[in-house]
Amino acid sequence: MKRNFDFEQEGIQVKKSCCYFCHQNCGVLAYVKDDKVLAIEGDPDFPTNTGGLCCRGNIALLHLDHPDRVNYPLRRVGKRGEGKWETISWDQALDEIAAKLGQIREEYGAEAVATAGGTQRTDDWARRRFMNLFGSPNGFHNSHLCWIPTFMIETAVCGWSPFEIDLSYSRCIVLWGQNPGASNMPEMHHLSELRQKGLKIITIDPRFTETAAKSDLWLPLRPGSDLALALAWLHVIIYEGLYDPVFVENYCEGFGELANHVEQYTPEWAEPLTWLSADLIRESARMYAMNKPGNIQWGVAMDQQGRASGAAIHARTLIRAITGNLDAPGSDLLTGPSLEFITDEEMEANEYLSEEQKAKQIGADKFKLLTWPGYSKIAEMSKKYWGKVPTAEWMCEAHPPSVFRAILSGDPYPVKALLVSATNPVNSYGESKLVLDALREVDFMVTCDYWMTPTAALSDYVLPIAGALERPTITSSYGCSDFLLASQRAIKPMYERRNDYNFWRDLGIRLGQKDMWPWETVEDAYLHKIEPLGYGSDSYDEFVEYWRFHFPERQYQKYLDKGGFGTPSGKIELYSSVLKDLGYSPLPEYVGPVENEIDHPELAEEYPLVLSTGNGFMPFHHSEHFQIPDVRFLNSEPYFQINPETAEEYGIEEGDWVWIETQRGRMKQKADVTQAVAPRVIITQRGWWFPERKMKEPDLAGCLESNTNVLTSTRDEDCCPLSGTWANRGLLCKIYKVDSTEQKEGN
Ligand SMILES: Nc1nc2c(c(=O)[nH]1)N[C@H]1C(S)=C(S)[C@@H](COP(=O)(O)OP(=O)(O)OC[C@H]3O[C@@H](n4cnc5c(=O)[nH]c(N)nc54)[C@H](O)[C@@H]3O)O[C@H]1N2
Ligand SMILES: Nc1nc2c(c(=O)[nH]1)N[C@H]1C(S)=C(S)[C@@H](COP(=O)(O)OP(=O)(O)OC[C@H]3O[C@@H](n4cnc5c(=O)[nH]c(N)nc54)[C@H](O)[C@@H]3O)O[C@H]1N2
Ligand code: SF4
Ligand SMILES: [Mo]
Repeated sequence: MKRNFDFEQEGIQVKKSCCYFCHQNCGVLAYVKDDKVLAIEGDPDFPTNTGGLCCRGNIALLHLDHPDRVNYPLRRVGKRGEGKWETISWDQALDEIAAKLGQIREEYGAEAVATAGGTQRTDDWARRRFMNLFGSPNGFHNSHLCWIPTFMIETAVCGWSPFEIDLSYSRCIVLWGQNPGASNMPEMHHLSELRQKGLKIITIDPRFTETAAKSDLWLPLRPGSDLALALAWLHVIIYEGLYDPVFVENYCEGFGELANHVEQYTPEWAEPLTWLSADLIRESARMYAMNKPGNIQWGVAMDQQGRASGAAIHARTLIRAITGNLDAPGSDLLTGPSLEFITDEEMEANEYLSEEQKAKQIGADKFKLLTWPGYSKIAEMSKKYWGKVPTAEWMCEAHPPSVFRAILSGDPYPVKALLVSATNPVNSYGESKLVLDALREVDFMVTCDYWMTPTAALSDYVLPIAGALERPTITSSYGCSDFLLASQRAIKPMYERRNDYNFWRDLGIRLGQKDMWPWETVEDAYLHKIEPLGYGSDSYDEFVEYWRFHFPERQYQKYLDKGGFGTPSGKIELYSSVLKDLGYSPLPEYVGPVENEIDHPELAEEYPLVLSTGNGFMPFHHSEHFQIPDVRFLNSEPYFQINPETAEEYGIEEGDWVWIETQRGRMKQKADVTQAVAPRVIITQRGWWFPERKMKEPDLAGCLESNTNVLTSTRDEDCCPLSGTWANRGLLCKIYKVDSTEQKEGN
């Protein structure tokens, strides 16, 4: 880009920063003078966004110094949730927090301290390091809802998760429960361009979305019925001979068992379960299998279907495998962990957590794949084949709903403290009322956030956190990709904000971990991570200045050189020995959606509509950005989608406030009456709370009022037996209009 302006002469530095308002992690150029950001724009040289920023990225300066930001460490003075705080120093806050955690460890054991995280936004390896050295196995995120079940099941079957998709030669892409048109704009942009060149797009989504509009085929399936569809695709691909016989013969194990298993799952069988015609099921399976090479892009919908999630993900993995769409040019690639830089896992100090403490991880007895039993097995396998292992943070976690229940019941043992960083569990975890009760009940809680969220409001301490412009960032797909993207700090943290890294480090040092935190700043830690790359930079900043990212050269079909895949048999295990050893079915068995009209006719009489509680929508990111009028005006109130036929049946008109109720409770949103969803389907928006209202008990800025997670289910029997994933999509609900008096009281 050519400019007729001499920045240097004007004393303006151009810093290579990023946006981290979602994990597209777009590159940003920040124009900085006297440690103040004057302006930002998308970095044209950054590989993902190539200069673009979405409406969230563009308001970074409003976020940076918004009057509602938490800027100083706060200690609660009133009753919990009363909204009374005093400002104290970081040293005092950390001393007091460390003393309290030490006392809890002494009295109840280290496992009585848990940590909660959200989606990848900060240096979570540092939190894991802290927890391992402290001795607690009870760190968790809502990773159970977001990619991690996919990663673990795919790794069990294929030896790694094929999450890197190679679109260079691809002829067909399946967007299965993914809507990049609202959730990943840089990708959607890319896909639209490729479609002009002939790429076929199949979208599987109960809603007609921004993405469906750009697709060759749209499959509006019943929410939660993805497993039935995936099994029927397997049937079509196998029984119409559309699989890749050479790949299957040479590189897969268990094809005979799989073929026998899916014989029963015909498109006709799937028709009433999925609400899709057998013809459309056949046509779509053929389109994917016959347009090779092809991709199945990860979408979060399958990770949120409770007990049916694991089998659905498993079946999707097998579709890719039998069509040979693995690790070949234009298909989904098995890149493995980076052998070139220090991975997040190597920063986590997992070896310091004793076997005795690992065995205490809450949920590990029930949901074995995302906890120590499954993770250890996968890590051992991965180490043998790749030489390194996946990140434990995310892949190996306590089961969140079980931890919230343990706080309330003391079963299996008391959980007394919760350290919350980069999440707002009241709005993003399942069964919000249960979560809220647990947060009200827990003895001691600390929250690190930018804002006074409903969760922060219930804390004993709230600590001010530095955002993307005030800190350096490295991202590498939850620490599991073979590439990394790096950004530098544009300015020093404003006010008394600090990085999450410094919170964990400084707390650790106070709890006897001094020798284990040699890197004083995040930049020091990052320099350590990138040093083996051999770019020869003296500082992290210099690396970003000159290099900015590291992408290794792609190597296709590594299994040819490596003598197979990273599974116990060295083959893609269509019949999975890893899942079998953990006590699960080696093949994906059909189970209906958590709540459905066929298995639960009585329930369906009371709750006759089919509910899905999630989808990303602009301009918000989960429960964030509702404070900022410059984006809020784009979508100022919560809306759910309902078909005109169903709306008419219930006397509901566009814009009416409506209660949506499940067995767990009710919440209200406004009606968007639209043909985008089928009759009987209700799709709600997620994340909603109202920062403009008082942040005080009992309302806490309306944190339950329009919060779709009031409706979701986290009962053990509704969770996926492999991963513990709870149920957000594929539930039953009823609806009724909010009467006008209620509406006045509510607002
Ligand atoms: N019903 C339903 N529930 C869902 C979903 C759904 O589709 N339906 N989606 C699920 C998915 S995919 C995900 S990923 C989760 C997301 O769940 P969360 O990650 O909990 O989502 P947010 O509500 O965005 O909360 C993030 C919080 O972290 C703060 N924050 C942002 N960056 C930082 C940082 O660097 N440091 C610190 N300390 N704080 C930071 C923000 O201000 C915000 O308060 O929600 C899940 N919940
Ligand atoms: N604007 C915006 N962008 C985001 C986020 C955000 O909150 N807002 N969050 C970020 C995060 S953490 C993530 S994980 C990604 C996720 O991004 P995506 O993978 O695109 O996931 P979602 O948008 O949650 O849901 C995708 C689609 O699933 C559909 N769906 C609902 N129920 C079902 C079902 O039962 N089956 C199928 N097949 N589809 C169903 C929804 O209608 C929706 O269009 O987005 C990221 N980007
Ligand atoms: S919020 Fe927008 S600009 Fe920021 S990283 Fe995500 S897509 Fe990029
Ligand atoms: Mo997510």
